[in-house]
Amino acid sequence: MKIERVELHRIALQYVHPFETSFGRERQRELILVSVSADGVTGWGECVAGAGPWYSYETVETAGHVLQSFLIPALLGEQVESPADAVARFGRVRGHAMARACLENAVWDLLARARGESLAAMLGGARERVPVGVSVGIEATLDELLDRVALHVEEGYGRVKLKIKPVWDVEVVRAVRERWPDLALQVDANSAYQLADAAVFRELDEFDLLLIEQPLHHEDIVDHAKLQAQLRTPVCLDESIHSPEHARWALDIGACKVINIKVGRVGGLTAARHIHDLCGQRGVPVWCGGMMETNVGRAVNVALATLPNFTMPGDISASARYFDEDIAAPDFVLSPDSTLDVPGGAGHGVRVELERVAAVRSALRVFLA
Ligand code: OSB
Ligand code: MG
Repeated sequence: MKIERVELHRIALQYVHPFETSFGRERQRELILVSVSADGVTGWGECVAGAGPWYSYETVETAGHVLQSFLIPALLGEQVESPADAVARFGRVRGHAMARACLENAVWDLLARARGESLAAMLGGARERVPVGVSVGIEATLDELLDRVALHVEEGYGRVKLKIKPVWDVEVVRAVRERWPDLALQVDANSAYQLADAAVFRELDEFDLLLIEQPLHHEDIVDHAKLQAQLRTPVCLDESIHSPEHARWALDIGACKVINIKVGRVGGLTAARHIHDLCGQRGVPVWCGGMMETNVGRAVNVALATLPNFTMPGDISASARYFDEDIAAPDFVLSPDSTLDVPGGAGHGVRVELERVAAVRSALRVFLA
């Protein structure tokens, strides 16, 4: 297929509830949606870069720049028959994984739709539903946090992740663990600690957590290996893993026992599947992370999580946990067994509603071959 048209839609959606992590509190999701068209078929991708360079150095603006100046020109007018053709075209771009990922993912969706195949099937996944959990942000008080967790447990989430930071850690986890002794529980520090804080993690080691996510520096693997050696609880890396190479280096030195795979952070579905395969060969479980996506990004995450080594619940919550009204339909709904159904049909399985996109859009750029 010859890529004839690419569009960038800059949009913003209000969260149903503000989301606070160790790097700050946000009330809305600003993001770029990208569409790629060929032969009368259109595929969609979502860029997970945020408004500011907090989780990653990438932002909505840097992603827009790299897409417009380098990635879209490399793809427009080109013949693309497989995702590998798109990946090869982006090979010269270093970093900017989120910008690369959204365009590659749009190409996967385009090709899957053109073939009349689901994205999950095209990736090689077999599951019809995927186990999921919910990521609970930092709240102003412990009572408010306990209310949020109670709400999600009542909704049917069987696995909860708590965001932690210094002073919002051991006491918070103890309180949640006391009230829900059997809940599958994990924590995410988003790099808020140093190796000198290891005593905090030795205390957390007593609460039967599934894992401790990214406790130390956002580029580190060496200190994480030293910390993992002191803990029973598996360390899970998120921010530190940007490619299959980073995953291999981390596993080679024992920096973690689990990896959180985020399609945007690793630069697209091809790299995400490589990391999945590598971890599978080494007996290391993976799970699918989330970036507070719309239904477009969520559909990609659900498809990825159908691969066999995604054995832990993903941060892929129901649509209602994020926005009142999404830009794509149908919504993902939580089943009583804490799973989401994998959509049938061609492509990633959701339909972008153009009127809704236009209503929340601040800019549109169209590129023609
Ligand atoms: O560290 O996993 C993270 C959201 C934005 C940035 C980083 C992270 C998160 C989450 C949200 O934890 C998970 C979700 O999308 O539900
Ligand atoms: Mg994380």
